Amino acid sequence: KHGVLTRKSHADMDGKRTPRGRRGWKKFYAVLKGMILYLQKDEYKPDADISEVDLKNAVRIHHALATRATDYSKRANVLKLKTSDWRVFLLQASSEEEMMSWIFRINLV
Ligand code: I3P
Repeated sequence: KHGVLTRKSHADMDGKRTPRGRRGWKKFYAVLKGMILYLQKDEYKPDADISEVDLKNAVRIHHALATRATDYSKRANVLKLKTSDWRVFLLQASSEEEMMSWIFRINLV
Protein backbone atom coordinates (compact mmCIF):
# COMPACT_ATOMS: atom_id res chain seq x y z
CA LYS A 1 0.00 0.00 0.00
CA HIS A 2 1.19 3.53 -0.62
CA GLY A 3 -0.01 7.11 -0.40
CA VAL A 4 0.62 10.49 1.16
CA LEU A 5 0.96 10.60 4.96
CA THR A 6 1.82 13.64 7.05
CA ARG A 7 3.79 12.72 10.16
CA LYS A 8 4.18 14.24 13.60
CA SER A 9 6.57 12.62 16.06
CA HIS A 10 5.00 12.52 19.51
CA ALA A 11 7.30 10.19 21.46
CA ASP A 12 10.81 8.91 20.82
CA MET A 13 12.34 5.56 21.68
CA ASP A 14 11.71 4.49 25.30
CA GLY A 15 8.51 6.51 25.20
CA LYS A 16 10.01 9.89 26.00
CA ARG A 17 8.08 12.86 24.65
CA THR A 18 9.61 14.22 21.44
CA PRO A 19 11.16 17.58 22.36
CA ARG A 20 10.03 20.92 20.95
CA GLY A 21 11.69 21.67 17.66
CA ARG A 22 11.10 18.13 16.44
CA ARG A 23 7.32 17.98 16.87
CA GLY A 24 6.34 19.56 13.58
CA TRP A 25 4.24 18.01 10.83
CA LYS A 26 6.04 16.75 7.74
CA LYS A 27 4.59 15.35 4.56
CA PHE A 28 5.86 12.05 3.16
CA TYR A 29 5.12 9.58 0.46
CA ALA A 30 4.46 6.42 2.48
CA VAL A 31 5.08 2.90 1.25
CA LEU A 32 4.15 -0.14 3.32
CA LYS A 33 6.34 -3.03 2.24
CA GLY A 34 6.62 -6.21 4.27
CA MET A 35 7.05 -5.16 7.89
CA ILE A 36 8.40 -1.70 7.14
CA LEU A 37 6.63 1.59 6.60
CA TYR A 38 8.89 3.71 4.41
CA LEU A 39 8.33 7.45 4.74
CA GLN A 40 9.88 8.87 1.62
CA LYS A 41 10.52 12.40 0.48
CA ASP A 42 9.51 11.68 -3.07
CA GLU A 43 6.92 9.61 -4.79
CA TYR A 44 7.25 5.85 -4.85
CA LYS A 45 9.27 4.43 -7.71
CA PRO A 46 9.20 0.62 -7.75
CA ASP A 47 12.80 0.09 -8.86
CA ALA A 48 14.56 3.09 -7.35
CA ASP A 49 17.10 2.60 -4.54
CA ILE A 50 16.06 3.87 -1.14
CA SER A 51 18.07 6.92 -0.08
CA GLU A 52 19.89 7.26 3.28
CA VAL A 53 17.36 9.81 4.54
CA ASP A 54 14.44 7.63 3.53
CA LEU A 55 15.99 4.68 5.35
CA LYS A 56 16.37 6.81 8.47
CA ASN A 57 12.67 7.68 8.35
CA ALA A 58 11.56 4.09 7.82
CA VAL A 59 9.52 2.63 10.67
CA ARG A 60 9.53 -1.03 11.63
CA ILE A 61 5.91 -1.91 12.18
CA HIS A 62 6.33 -5.44 13.49
CA HIS A 63 4.51 -5.46 16.86
CA ALA A 64 3.32 -1.91 16.24
CA LEU A 65 -0.23 -0.80 16.89
CA ALA A 66 -2.25 1.62 14.81
CA THR A 67 -5.41 3.22 16.15
CA ARG A 68 -7.54 6.20 15.34
CA ALA A 69 -6.07 9.21 17.20
CA THR A 70 -9.23 9.91 19.19
CA ASP A 71 -7.39 12.20 21.63
CA TYR A 72 -6.06 14.46 18.86
CA SER A 73 -8.58 16.81 17.31
CA LYS A 74 -6.54 19.59 15.67
CA ARG A 75 -6.46 17.71 12.37
CA ALA A 76 -8.80 15.25 10.69
CA ASN A 77 -8.04 11.67 9.60
CA VAL A 78 -5.17 11.21 12.01
CA LEU A 79 -4.05 7.80 13.21
CA LYS A 80 -1.71 7.02 16.08
CA LEU A 81 1.12 4.57 15.49
CA LYS A 82 2.85 3.02 18.50
CA THR A 83 5.95 1.04 17.60
CA SER A 84 7.58 -1.83 19.46
CA ASP A 85 10.40 0.52 20.55
CA TRP A 86 7.85 2.86 22.19
CA ARG A 87 7.87 5.57 19.59
CA VAL A 88 4.57 7.29 18.91
CA PHE A 89 3.74 8.93 15.63
CA LEU A 90 0.64 10.76 14.51
CA LEU A 91 -0.01 10.17 10.83
CA GLN A 92 -2.54 12.21 8.92
CA ALA A 93 -4.09 10.50 5.90
CA SER A 94 -5.80 12.18 2.98
CA SER A 95 -9.28 10.95 3.89
CA GLU A 96 -11.21 8.96 6.48
CA GLU A 97 -11.20 5.97 4.14
CA GLU A 98 -7.43 6.16 3.66
CA MET A 99 -6.91 6.45 7.42
CA MET A 100 -8.99 3.32 8.03
CA SER A 101 -7.15 1.49 5.28
CA TRP A 102 -3.72 2.37 6.76
CA ILE A 103 -4.85 1.26 10.24
CA PHE A 104 -6.11 -2.03 8.85
CA ARG A 105 -3.01 -2.73 6.80
CA ILE A 106 -0.55 -1.79 9.55
CA ASN A 107 -2.30 -3.97 12.13
CA LEU A 108 -2.39 -6.88 9.70
CA VAL A 109 1.43 -7.11 9.77
C1 I3P B 1 5.69 21.99 17.09
C2 I3P B 1 4.83 22.28 15.88
C3 I3P B 1 3.63 21.36 15.84
C4 I3P B 1 2.84 21.43 17.13
C5 I3P B 1 3.73 21.18 18.33
C6 I3P B 1 4.91 22.12 18.38
O1 I3P B 1 6.79 22.86 17.12
O2 I3P B 1 4.38 23.62 15.90
O3 I3P B 1 2.82 21.69 14.72
O4 I3P B 1 1.86 20.42 17.12
O5 I3P B 1 2.94 21.34 19.50
O6 I3P B 1 5.73 21.79 19.49
P1 I3P B 1 8.22 22.42 16.50
O7 I3P B 1 8.05 22.29 15.03
O8 I3P B 1 9.12 23.51 16.90
O9 I3P B 1 8.59 21.11 17.13
P2 I3P B 1 0.33 20.65 16.73
O10 I3P B 1 0.29 20.93 15.27
O11 I3P B 1 -0.33 19.36 17.09
O12 I3P B 1 -0.16 21.80 17.55
P3 I3P B 1 2.96 20.32 20.74
O13 I3P B 1 4.28 20.50 21.42
O14 I3P B 1 1.81 20.72 21.59
O15 I3P B 1 2.79 18.92 20.22
